[in-house]
Amino acid sequence: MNNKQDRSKFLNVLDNAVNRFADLSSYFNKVIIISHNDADGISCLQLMQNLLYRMNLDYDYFIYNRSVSWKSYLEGILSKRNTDKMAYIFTDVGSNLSELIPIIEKRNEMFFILDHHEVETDTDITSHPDNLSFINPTLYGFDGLEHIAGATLTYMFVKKLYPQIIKQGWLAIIGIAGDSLKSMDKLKSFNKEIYQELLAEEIFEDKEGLILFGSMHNSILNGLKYSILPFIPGLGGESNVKIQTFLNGLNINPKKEVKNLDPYEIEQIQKQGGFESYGHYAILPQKGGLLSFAFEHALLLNILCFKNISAAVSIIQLQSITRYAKKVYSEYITNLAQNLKILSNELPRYETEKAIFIKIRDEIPPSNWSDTASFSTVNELLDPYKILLLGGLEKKSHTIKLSIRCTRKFLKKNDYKGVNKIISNIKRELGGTGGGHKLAGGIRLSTPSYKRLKQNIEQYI
Ligand SMILES: [Mn+2]
Repeated sequence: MNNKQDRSKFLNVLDNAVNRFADLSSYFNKVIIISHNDADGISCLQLMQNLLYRMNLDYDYFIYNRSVSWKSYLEGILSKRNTDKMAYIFTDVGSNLSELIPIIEKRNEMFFILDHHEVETDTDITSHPDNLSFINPTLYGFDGLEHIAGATLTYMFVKKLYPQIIKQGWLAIIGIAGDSLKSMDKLKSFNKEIYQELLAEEIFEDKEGLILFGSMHNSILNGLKYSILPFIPGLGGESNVKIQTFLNGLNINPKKEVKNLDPYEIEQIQKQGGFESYGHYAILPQKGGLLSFAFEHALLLNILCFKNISAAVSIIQLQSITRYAKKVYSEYITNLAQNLKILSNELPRYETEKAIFIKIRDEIPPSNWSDTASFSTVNELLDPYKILLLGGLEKKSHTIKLSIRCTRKFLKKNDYKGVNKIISNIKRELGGTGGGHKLAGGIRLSTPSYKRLKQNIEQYI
């Protein structure tokens, strides 16, 4: 990320790409959208489909989950005809320029990349191939998590060509809620501006109250038990009896819905529960139940993207949740709350000056290691100035699989050298496979390498 913000330069690049797309659109006979497999990516996809439909363009879409290289992924998608009458639009993905530019250079199609992930490149990115329009606000000093979600960027692009997209602006709200992991009063920059613009148009409702993300649609009993943002130590993942006793002591009906708590009850819960979590959240009034809560809707999409991608793509268009999705959601949130409780209470850890190792045996299943690591970091359940390495022996591969996470506080203290940098240092000395971004990543190591890493972790940070 560039440190100095240059809003007009970014908006100028966006305008140029919009104009280029508009000028060429009547010439295209097909457009392919490629989007990311998360809530933000699915929201981008819907926004873009709306535009292409309005423009009478024939389109198709694919979802990219980053498990394979762009080269092998695109081999199955790029058409043999290689004609300039086609365009590819990437949303919420596509900033791996050192992989993508060599591919794009050899093609005749037009490529539009709208992404907010940090750019990975070893080459000079001021000179792109002629058939690429690359729009990425992180090049102009904006933070892809705090300032602009993928869906915010896509919404801005679409709105310039199709102003009535504002009616579908709730899609951008889902993307923002899914990526920012914060209450809506903490939004900044473009995210905040789009949020306010859509609020003024009454596209959604903004409410304030107790924030128990993951369970805003629930009773206060389930809210405290299954909240994952914040996870509340002492109540999260605990027994019903324990939480009921807590609420009875405050004279609050455990069945009262989180959204109906009055200010005095909210104050009491926070004071006696030993946590602070008050803020704004977004409601989508045209949807019912869980889907009417933007954060929970986004979380459901994120979960479904891993379990069943076609269910994710279809549920964003529904007004009420399916039985299947409801079951997947409640299993996920129950396990995560339970795992965060186990992590904060029971697991032995090995700490050095800058790192925390948590070795899991059978306490948490391997498929949940990654999310448990992420949410323990987001909630700062462990020392936020240390990097977390959580994992254990993966039986099928006979390797040690580690999820590595750090906070923004850690980055600030360590010269912005994050997880991806540490992983490449480890790979250089100890081998293994893996990768990641500044805040999150993973690596697989042999057992001897893991032992050496544990002994000398400071030298890799
Ligand atoms: Mn995103």
